Amino acid sequence: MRTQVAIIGSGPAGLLLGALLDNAGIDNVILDRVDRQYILSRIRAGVLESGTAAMLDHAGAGARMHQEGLVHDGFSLSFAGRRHRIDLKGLTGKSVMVYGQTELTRDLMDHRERLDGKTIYNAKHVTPYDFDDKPYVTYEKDGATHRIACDFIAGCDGYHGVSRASVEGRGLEHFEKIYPFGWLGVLADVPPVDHELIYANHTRGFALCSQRSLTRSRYYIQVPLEDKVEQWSDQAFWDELRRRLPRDVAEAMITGPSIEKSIAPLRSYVAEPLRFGSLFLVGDAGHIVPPTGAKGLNLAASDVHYLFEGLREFYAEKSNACIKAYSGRALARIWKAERFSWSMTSLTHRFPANGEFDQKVQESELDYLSSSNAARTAMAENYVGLPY
Ligand code: FAS
Ligand code: PHB
Repeated sequence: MRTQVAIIGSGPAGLLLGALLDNAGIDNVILDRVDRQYILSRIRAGVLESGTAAMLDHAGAGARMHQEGLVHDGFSLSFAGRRHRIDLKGLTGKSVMVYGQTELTRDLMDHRERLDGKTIYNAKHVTPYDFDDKPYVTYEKDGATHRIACDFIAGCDGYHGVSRASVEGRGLEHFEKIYPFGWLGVLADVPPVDHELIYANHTRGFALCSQRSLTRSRYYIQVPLEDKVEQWSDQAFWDELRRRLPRDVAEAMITGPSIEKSIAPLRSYVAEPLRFGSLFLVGDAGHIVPPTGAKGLNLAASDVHYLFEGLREFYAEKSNACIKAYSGRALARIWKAERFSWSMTSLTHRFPANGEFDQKVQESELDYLSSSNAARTAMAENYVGLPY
């Protein structure tokens, strides 16, 4: 088989890129090592920047997001028993869209199926080759090894994928920070406790009240790295979550059985560069952020924006200027989001190694935010998403 762009990974990055390439008449094949059902079973992001929502519209898969998504004009920070609202709309003129990654992924998969886009699920041992000369990928399925020749390979296969591993030792640099805690997340079919998100800094640890719809909520609490999800009953989770929230919020909270419960570790990670010949690292394959800034999925979208610009220009204008610029342009935005995600995590979490001084600095920053329009504007423009 031959295609123009081989895409490894059928997550948000791969699907978004595939849809934009289809719209531009650029042939592409998506390969994933698991199937549609498995991909949709993973509960992940919840907040879309306006740029990401626009990308979904450009891809032709944004209709359900506009019908079912929730437009949020702000969020709250809760600390020292106080709540402070960050007025995103008032400070930046922009909102965010609360619409689960699962639904965005489903919309893109359905869109691809409607257009008869080619996706090969359960493709085992996908391997990229010869991305400096005549690129191709191989994979195993139904007992046979298959080969796809291509012009470009988009590594959209996430943090644990094969693409970044394939370029180890070719000048790839790693920049990483591991956080000394994780997030225990619960999804439940209960109405959200508030009409907007609440990020809570409490002496017992961080908590986040998020949502998926008016009847489905997503909550998180910071837990020690060594915790196992089996240790946490639903009741224990709800009790601890309530302890970390302002009294009025805790008392208003409606709880119920978890339909998903998991612990995710937190890390900041960037690989540099993101291009090796005709192979590109896109989305989580090239970077990871702690979810505190709601940037992971949104960075995947901006990477796709930059890469698609390059591929479109290559085929339509026979120029490789934007392809050459991909890594530098994507990394410039990635690092700003890494900084913001790190700062939101540092501001809202309890660090075991922190002393009294660190604690006082954290509280003074929260106090500064509550009293400075400039500080709130800086936070708001990063949260809604910096320009592409
Ligand atoms: P993905 O990891 O989504 O997709 C990669 C795809 O590649 C997968 O379908 C995988 O099956 C496939 N693949 C992997 N290796 C392969 C191989 N060798 N061959 C073929 N296919 C292969 N972001 C937020 O903004 N907010 C959040 O709250 C949030 N929570 C998260 C919780 C968890 C547990 C995780 C892991 C991530 C979370 N993220 C969050 C980040 C997440 O949303 C990512 O940013 C987003 O999934 C990135 O999308 P992709 O780059 O497409 O990678
Ligand atoms: C979520 O709804 O899963 C979510 C929202 C905002 C974040 C992280 C996760 O910062």
